[in-house]
Amino acid sequence: MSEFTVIDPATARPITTLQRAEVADVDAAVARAVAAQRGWAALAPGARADALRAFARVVEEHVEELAQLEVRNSGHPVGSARWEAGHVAQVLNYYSGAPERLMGAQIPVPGGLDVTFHEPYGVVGIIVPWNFPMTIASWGFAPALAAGNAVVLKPAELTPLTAVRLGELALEAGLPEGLFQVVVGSGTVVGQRFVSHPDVRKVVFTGSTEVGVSVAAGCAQLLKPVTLELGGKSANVVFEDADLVAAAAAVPGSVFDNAGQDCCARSRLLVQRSVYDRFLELLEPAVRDWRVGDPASEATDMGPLISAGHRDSVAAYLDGVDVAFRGSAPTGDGFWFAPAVVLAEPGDRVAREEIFGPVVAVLPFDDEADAIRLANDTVYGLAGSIWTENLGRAVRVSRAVKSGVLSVNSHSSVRYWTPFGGMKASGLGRELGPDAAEHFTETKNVFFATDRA
Ligand code: TXE
Repeated sequence: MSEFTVIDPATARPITTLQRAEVADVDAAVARAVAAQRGWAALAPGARADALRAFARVVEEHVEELAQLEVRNSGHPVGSARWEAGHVAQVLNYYSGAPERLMGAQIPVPGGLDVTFHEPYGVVGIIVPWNFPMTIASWGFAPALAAGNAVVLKPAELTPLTAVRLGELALEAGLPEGLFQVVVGSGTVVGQRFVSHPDVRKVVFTGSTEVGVSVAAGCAQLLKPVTLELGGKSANVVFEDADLVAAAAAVPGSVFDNAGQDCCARSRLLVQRSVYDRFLELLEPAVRDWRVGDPASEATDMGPLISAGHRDSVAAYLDGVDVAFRGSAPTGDGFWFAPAVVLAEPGDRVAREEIFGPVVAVLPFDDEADAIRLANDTVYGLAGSIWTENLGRAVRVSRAVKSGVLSVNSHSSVRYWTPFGGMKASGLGRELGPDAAEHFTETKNVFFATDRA
């Protein structure tokens, strides 16, 4: 096992060191998961529901601890981190309703009775990125467990601490040993072993499109289903008939939240040409008022970027571009980066690539058709917003934009009640919403003959 150091991105100081698991450790974890899953799936649905409710309660009791851990490990502002930890408990509570509601169908057939069952896959492998370590983990493990699976989960090396703690809390809540295991290690070793291990029967991956494609290719070798939540370059479309004041006030939250390290970040701002100048005038004070600073402070809107390397990659996007204005950021040892508003052309790198930092590219458009064309002028299709007071236009544009998660007059994307996921290069499959537990099952059809001679 090799050791690695976990860093506080707000101070660049080490927090702790952890051991990286190797292939043999993953194999041992999967063997434990296989054994635990048998007993879990054999429990009465109500007993699985109770166990998940108990897990949710223990997470609720530890919201503050988990939030403080995320502040240190990820630099998330404490208000956001509290929301994230609370969200994990809510997701667990929501899917604790699933074991007793995983209903199959009774299908009318001649000569007998036909029934479908939702059978768990067995062991599910979940690979999590560093941008929302707790919430993204829970979108996988809560419905997977509810459907009767065991879970092995690999957090990102940069941000493993809350996932490790959630694994401990699952045991404290009484979940069986081996049912939910957090395996810390590198993507190419631990993540890759989830892909190649024959007893991991489904993989959920959230991360870059490039790695997601290779994970899907590896899963295809074993005919393993895979859910992919990948990159984004989402458009925030502001029409001339919008409430411009509200739309401008919402922009910083839509793209600078979590320092832009958000797959749903509205990193392309498309503004109708007739209101373009006015909109930029409204936007400037909103960006200046966006408070970047100590994530432990309640008053902070945005913390640092996750690492020095990532800050370099984000900064490189500003080379040679037309920066309209920037917000502020602290100086000091953390990985700080002041938000930037860039005036761009559709072909510019800043308007095409996922920067994953607090940088928004502003582009003008002429009319509704032009807005739809520009919004769809990307390989990605995850999220997006449409600002208009015209109901017909809101319906037309939201149907025409090829994205999985859109909001009208809002920039919210994540509600655990509703499906979440991307089109095109943004992913495959959906998480959350009422059907997520079913996505962790295979349908079995059983025919009972009744008309025997
Ligand atoms: O992602 P990776 P990184 C984008 C974003 C970011 C860039 C790179 O633009 O700047 O990707 O981030 C594990 N087999 N997004 O390097 O490498 C890895 O250990 C199996 C957008 O962090 O895709 C981690 O746990 N697993 C995205 C997870 O995959 C592998 C969120 C993601 O890592 C693996 C994150 C392999 N071969 C990054 N290689 C979003 N839009 O939400 C790595 N991993």
